[in-house]
Amino acid sequence: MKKNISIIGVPMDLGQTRRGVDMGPSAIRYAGIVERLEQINLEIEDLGDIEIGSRERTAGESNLKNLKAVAEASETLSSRVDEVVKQGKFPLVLGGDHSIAIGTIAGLAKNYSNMGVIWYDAHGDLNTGETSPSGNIHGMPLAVSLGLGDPALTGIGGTGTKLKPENIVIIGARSLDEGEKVLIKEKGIKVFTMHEIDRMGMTAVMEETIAYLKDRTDGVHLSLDLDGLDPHDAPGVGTPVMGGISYRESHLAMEMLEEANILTSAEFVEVNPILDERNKTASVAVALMGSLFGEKLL
Ligand code: 6HN
Ligand code: MN
Ligand code: MN
Ligand code: MN
Repeated sequence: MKKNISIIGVPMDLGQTRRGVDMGPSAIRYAGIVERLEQINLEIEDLGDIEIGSRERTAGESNLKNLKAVAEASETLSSRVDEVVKQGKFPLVLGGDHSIAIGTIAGLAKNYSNMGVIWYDAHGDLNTGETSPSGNIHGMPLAVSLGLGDPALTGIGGTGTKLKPENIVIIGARSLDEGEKVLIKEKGIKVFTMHEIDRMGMTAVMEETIAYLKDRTDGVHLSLDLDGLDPHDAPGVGTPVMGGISYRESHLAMEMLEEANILTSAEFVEVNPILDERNKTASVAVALMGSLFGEKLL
């Protein structure tokens, strides 16, 4: 794993309707992310937060909520991520709702032509304006990265698709909308739902994921939505779904990624301290990042 890390905070809450997730980056800093990573001898710099526009009070022309402000912030984030990669550093993006992945992936795509993505999430985030039940952009970033959806989003960081469907692995899915299921089958996206995690165990899931992505990609991004974890372990999220990945399974997944040394960037999203219990979810995120960057128990 690259040892020079740049933290980018993205206090975004416009991709969904529950307030508080804009405080995610602060909550993660408060839970001690910088100190934690410094203890494992990493070079770490905190670039602070990028600026986010305001919530739109009236609906725009499309059914996508806050489209303009989300698109603007995504463009800024895309440039910031691109700069960090070009400096030879590892971008660690802190959310904010999951719509920020649009900008992160667009910025990464300027540097990787065959990028892999691990989407650790209860959801597929594969909706478009047509399939979305909510109009919330945080349910759309993976589709956008595949070039599907509103041109104001797919055009961020330049036109062209940012990701190939065969380079994606979704882990932890248990709440997929009908349109997302169709898309997954149509595009042949690899998914380990909770069923496979229960059946195979997290060790085998991660072995398969790593083997699958290792040879076919030129970089791997981890997009970790805290709602991938069970709400008992990560209660501070806006769209909790019962029956999720445990804290220990998640640690194991992070440890295996660290050992495999395949990651080139990561983001941790959907931490909402207003919905949390004493900053537990931000602390879980920090503990997982510790494992991801090489913290050892002994
Ligand atoms: N997330 N599939 C639902 C929707 O509104 O599109 C939920 C999306 C949740 C998104 O948690 O990042
Ligand atoms: Mn998500
Ligand atoms: Mn989710
Ligand atoms: Mn539970």
